[in-house]
Amino acid sequence: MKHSKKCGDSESIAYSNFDMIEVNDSTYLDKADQTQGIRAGGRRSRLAAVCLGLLCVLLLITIIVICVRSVREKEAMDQTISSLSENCTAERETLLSSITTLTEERDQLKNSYKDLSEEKDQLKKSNKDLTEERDQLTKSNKDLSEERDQLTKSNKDLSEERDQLTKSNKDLSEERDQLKISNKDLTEERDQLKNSNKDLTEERDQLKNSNKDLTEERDQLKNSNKDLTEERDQLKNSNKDLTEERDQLKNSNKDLTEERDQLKNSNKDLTEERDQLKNSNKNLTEERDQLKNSNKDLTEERDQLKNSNKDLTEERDQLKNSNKNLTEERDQLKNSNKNLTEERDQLKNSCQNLIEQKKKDQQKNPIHILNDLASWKKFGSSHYYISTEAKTWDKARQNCRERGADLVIINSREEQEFIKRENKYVWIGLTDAEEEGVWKWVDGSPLTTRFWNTGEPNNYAKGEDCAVFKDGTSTLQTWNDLPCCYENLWICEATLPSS
Ligand code: MAN
Ligand code: CA
Repeated sequence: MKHSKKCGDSESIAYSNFDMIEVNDSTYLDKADQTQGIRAGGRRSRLAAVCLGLLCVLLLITIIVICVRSVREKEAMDQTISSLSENCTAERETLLSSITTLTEERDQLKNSYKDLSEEKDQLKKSNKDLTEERDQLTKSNKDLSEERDQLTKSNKDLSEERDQLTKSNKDLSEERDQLKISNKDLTEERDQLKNSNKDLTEERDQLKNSNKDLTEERDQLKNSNKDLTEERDQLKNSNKDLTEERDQLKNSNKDLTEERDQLKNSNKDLTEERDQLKNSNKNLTEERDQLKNSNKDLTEERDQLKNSNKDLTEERDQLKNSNKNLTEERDQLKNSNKNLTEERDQLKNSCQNLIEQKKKDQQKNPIHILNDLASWKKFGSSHYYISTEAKTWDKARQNCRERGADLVIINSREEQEFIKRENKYVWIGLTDAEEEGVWKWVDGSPLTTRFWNTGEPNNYAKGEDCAVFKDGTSTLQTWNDLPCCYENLWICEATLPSS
């Protein structure tokens, strides 16, 4: 059985007469203990009720506090929400206006995008045209370079040909000079044989004329040689300029290639592309103009080189012709030289025969020898004859030999002093006609005792092969070399056979 209890009436609880009190559903206490338990339970119930009441009060207070707080928070929240709402309205308006602005901007950007696209297409087109033009120019540039190389090569060949011609020209000139020298010798010999051979004089005149013609031709050749040298120098310079221009073109070509690569790579941004394309467009236009100009210059230079090539070819042909003419003339001169030499030898032989014949005749005529000896001067073991007329060295010697003597041979200081005392300007028997610089006496003996005047022998003008004894010198050094064709007195020496 269950008993409920009321608050505040624990003292007046009355118990029934039951012996057992049910403590809970299953437990029953004895009635003796029951009184004690009931008293303790009533205290606990009251304590619990008090606690419960306190808890209720606390709960109530808490609920009230919470309600007050929530009311306040709600008010604050309302304020915040209203301010937020205001901010949101302002923000919405701002956003609306920015949307309008952005829409306008988008439209403008769309328009500019369209314009830029069109511009890009145009630039691409012009870029393509310029690239094609540049390729054409590069091709023509390459062709011109090849043409220039061919011209340079033909130029070099022509220069080599010209050098060969110049060399053969030089050889011919040397041959002509040699011929001149032999010509001169022949002229001298012809002078010596002048009286006995009139025909040789005429031939000498002819040789003089041909000599004059050769000199003129040599001068013309010298002039043409000089002109060729100048032209060669000009060609060298133009060649050097062309090489430099080719290098510049190569560099500009390289720059163009690099710019083209940059253009290919710079297609990302339209604006940048436009600027770059504009710049490259400008550069390409300038370069195209430069290439056009250089093309024009190269074409002009090529024409000039062609002209100079043509001129050089003509000059080469002229030189070949003059070379051929000179060769023919040289051969003619050689032939005439050979003929003259043969004639001279024949004349020499006949002359020698005459002299020997006369000598034999004189030796057979003692009266003549005695008369002749009367005008001779004796010194030592020799007799000396000084002429009274002037002759060339050869004729003087011939005269001595006709007298059974020869031109004087001076082989001692005493003999030199003896002749100096005569104080005459006379030929002596000393010559280097056989070999220049090797002086020999007429008997073939070499020169040992010398009495050359100061600075002699000097072979003046390369034509002095005979020795003369000068008069009026203050020292004993009296000899000088002179051209043998000069006419002087002479002195013969005869050594009579010892008896
Ligand atoms: C000067 C000098 C000589 C030369 C004669 C020629 O006297 O030079 O050596 O032989 O001229 O006339
Ligand atoms: Ca001299």
